[in-house]
Amino acid sequence: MAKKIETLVSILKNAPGKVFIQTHDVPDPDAIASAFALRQLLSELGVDSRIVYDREFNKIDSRRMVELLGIELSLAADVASMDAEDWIVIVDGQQGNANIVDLGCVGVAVIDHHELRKTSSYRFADIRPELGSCSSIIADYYFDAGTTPSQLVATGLLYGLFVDTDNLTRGVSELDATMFCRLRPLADAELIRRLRGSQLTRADLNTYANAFRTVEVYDRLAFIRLDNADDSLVGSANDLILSLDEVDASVAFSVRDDGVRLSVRSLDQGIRANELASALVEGLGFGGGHAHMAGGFVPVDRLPGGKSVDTLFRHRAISYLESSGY
Ligand SMILES: [Mn+2]
Repeated sequence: MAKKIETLVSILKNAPGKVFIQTHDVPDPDAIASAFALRQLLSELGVDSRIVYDREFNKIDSRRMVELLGIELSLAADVASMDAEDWIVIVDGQQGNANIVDLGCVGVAVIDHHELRKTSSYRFADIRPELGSCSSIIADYYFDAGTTPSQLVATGLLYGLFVDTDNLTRGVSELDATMFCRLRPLADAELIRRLRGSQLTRADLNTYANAFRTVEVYDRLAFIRLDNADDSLVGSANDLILSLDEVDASVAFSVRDDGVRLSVRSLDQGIRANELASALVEGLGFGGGHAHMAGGFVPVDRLPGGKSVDTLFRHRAISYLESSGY
């Protein structure tokens, strides 16, 4: 059986135009590392590509990662030469997700660790929802191909793996653990420490300080509201709320001009974060993810009038838990 990366390379060699690697819209360290490592590996195997994403990301560790590892990635809007016949490889997400914009090219391949969406057809799909990070899949491609990732690539993948698995404590599979062991001696430990030391800025702290005053806990379910926080900041604020002793599941939402971004976390077997996220956005927007972590988005024009966002999501979350017999 051909190795997965060989299959992907043989498909991409027939691309009629350019090849782009697309991350989700506000790329996090796992998406950035996966795209960076895949681009390097494809280039070693004779396929040129560029990394694109749709929206500016603000979370400081993602920005530092791009800077310190020398990662080239472009806002799709800045890439003048994207054409309809160009091919796209999506990493750490799938077409039809709330956080993957349609760039108008051909979505030819997908590499992801989220649950399969049946809506799209790809020539190449490697979707492994049982994995804690997409970085583990790309690391697996390197070792499977008998190629050693460079120190920068290994460092990026290891950091992506850390972030998505909350330092190897969330959704860790056998392959994640194996990839951790194989990447660790190749990575730059000092760089990882520097990235760990760049989690927040003082401006983020200010956003958090305001948001923490809004925290409410019902039973063991917490809610936090942020104002104008980007996707990754909403997720990391939610991780902090989940770390509270009194909390087993949490919903964070950020109210922005374009709509409301939601993040859902659960430590409780009885509450699946992806189902709770779907219930929160049902009929209004998009949501999904894993049992432990999920997200969603409701565009501003779909928000029902006459009801505050705070009331809307509290009401929906509590009704969902009641109806699921929790
Ligand atoms: Mn990921």
